[in-house]
Amino acid sequence: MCCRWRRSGPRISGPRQAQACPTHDLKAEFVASSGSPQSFPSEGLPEIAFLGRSNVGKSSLINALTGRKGLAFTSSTPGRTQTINFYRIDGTWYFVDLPGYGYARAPAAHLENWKQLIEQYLKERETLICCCLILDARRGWMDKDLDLKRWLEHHSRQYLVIATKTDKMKQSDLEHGLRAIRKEGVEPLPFSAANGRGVRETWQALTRTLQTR
Ligand SMILES: Nc1nc2c(ncn2[C@@H]2O[C@H](COP(=O)(O)OP(=O)(O)OP(=O)(O)O)[C@@H](O)[C@H]2O)c(=O)[nH]1
Ligand SMILES: [Mg+2]
Repeated sequence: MCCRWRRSGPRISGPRQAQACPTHDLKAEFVASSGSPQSFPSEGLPEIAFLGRSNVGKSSLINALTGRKGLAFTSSTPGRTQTINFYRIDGTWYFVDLPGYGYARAPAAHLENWKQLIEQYLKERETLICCCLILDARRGWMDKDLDLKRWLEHHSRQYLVIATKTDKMKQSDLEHGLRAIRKEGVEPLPFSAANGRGVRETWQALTRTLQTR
């Protein structure tokens, strides 16, 4: 089963809305930076992983969701996140920041290591309950994103698609971009780490995922 959003999307209003966007009193803490499965946390808490091309904005998205600017390390230099980073959220679950793919200038040996590490995590991690596949709203699906999407489906991994950096687009271009993303059968969640668009909706989707496990 997939946690891709249906076209209509959930509609939550009133107090439940505030509940689904808990950044104000959220406890978010860095726990581990792992280069191999031996150093993954062993608590067994459910995990949400953030995946996407290098520099797409995964770490910024984690910071926006938690309301902590410096929690995950961000950089305009691609390939900055090179290990799997675990953040414990409210003592209830983990956000997992994965190294980005598609960074052609990294040494071949590094690329192979990252690929193995990511694949091993996605394939074997029993506590992984949902993947957030992050796209640049301006670029939409690129070949490696589609490869990952198919891989997740083949391995029956739940995922939702987030289209980030929407602040960099005119509304008309954004609508066009979102339509193109929908052609692959998913409802993308528009997001911006710069202005907070989509933070609430992403929390709603993640909260539902945790509740319906
Ligand atoms: N305008 C704008 N810039 C963003 C947004 N999200 C990320 N950025 C910028 O994009 C660059 C990359 O962001 P990161 O969050 O480090 O990207 P990443 O996917 O974690 O990158 P790697 O760890 O290298 O794979 C940084 O300069 C961010 O400030 C966004 O929503 N809007
Ligand atoms: Mg990063």
